[in-house]
Amino acid sequence: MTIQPKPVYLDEKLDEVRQSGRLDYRSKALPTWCPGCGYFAMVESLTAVLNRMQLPHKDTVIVSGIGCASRFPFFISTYGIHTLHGRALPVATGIKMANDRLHVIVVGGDGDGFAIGGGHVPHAARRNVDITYLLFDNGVYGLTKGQTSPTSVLGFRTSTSPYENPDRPLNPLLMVLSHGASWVGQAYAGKPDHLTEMIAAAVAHRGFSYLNILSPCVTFDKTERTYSNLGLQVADLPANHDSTNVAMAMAAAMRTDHPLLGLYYKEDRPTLNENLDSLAAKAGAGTPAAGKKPVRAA
Ligand SMILES: Cc1ncc(C[n+]2csc(CCOP(=O)(O)OP(=O)(O)O)c2C)c(N)n1
Ligand code: SF4
Repeated sequence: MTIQPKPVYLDEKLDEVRQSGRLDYRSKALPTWCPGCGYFAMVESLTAVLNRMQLPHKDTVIVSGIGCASRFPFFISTYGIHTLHGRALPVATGIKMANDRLHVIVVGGDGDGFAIGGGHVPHAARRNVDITYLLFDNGVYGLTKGQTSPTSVLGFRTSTSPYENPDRPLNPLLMVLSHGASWVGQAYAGKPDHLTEMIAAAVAHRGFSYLNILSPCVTFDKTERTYSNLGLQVADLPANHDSTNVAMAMAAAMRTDHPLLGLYYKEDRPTLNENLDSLAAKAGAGTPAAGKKPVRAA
């Protein structure tokens, strides 16, 4: 029996994507990631969100450090800065302090964010810098060919840990919650519709929003954070989860055997810029940033 290949309606698919408007937010550069890398879903979701919220290109900045994830600014047609390894958060904080109108979105990997850059996370969180941090958590150093990262699981064998990783992983959600992040959520690259909704909510939040995105590195992790493992492990946060209760959010963050997806925690409190404006007013300098607040479209 001859098996007929299934038709691929590529032109129709392309038309659908063109009509969606999100290509307006894609640059001409094409991603060079390995086929199947979770980061492809992130580009699609982020451009869909930028298009949905109609964030002006000139008022949007994507900031990255170094790693496979940090190539993002090249693929998005807003402003963007590819900074130094681990230094995206301080650069983003400076950008936001200089111009509160800007929508600042930081992207990066778990090594960039929690190894070399780990000292910056607590301060962005506790000061409530009004930026969104999309952390692509693949549990490995992808760009440098597969060393363990701070979120690698115990026992993970890589090219540089052939006798198994002896280090206990840190828990990014618990860390940002304990340092006072005002919006904390988790998504999975294998569930792109949910990922898009979570990115939209994170970007719409006024204050430091942290989205942990579980994302397979298909080249350097064939055993742990794979699509087949994650697909079986992830679950939604329970319906009775109270996202105003930080203790409940921390308890949910401890469920590392079955990572829970959704909004863990949200609170409204003054941002770094608002606090600085208040200080300036107290010191008699007026409110320098008044009238410069960004308009949230979602
Ligand atoms: C100061 C400095 N130290 C080390 C490196 C080497 N380096 C580049 S990317 C990287 C880790 C990348 O892993 P991760 O942040 O998890 O991103 P991924 O590649 O997995 O997206 C390292 C150690 C560097 N570029 N600069
Ligand atoms: S090495 Fe891993 S993280 Fe980097 S592009 Fe390839 S699959 Fe993605």
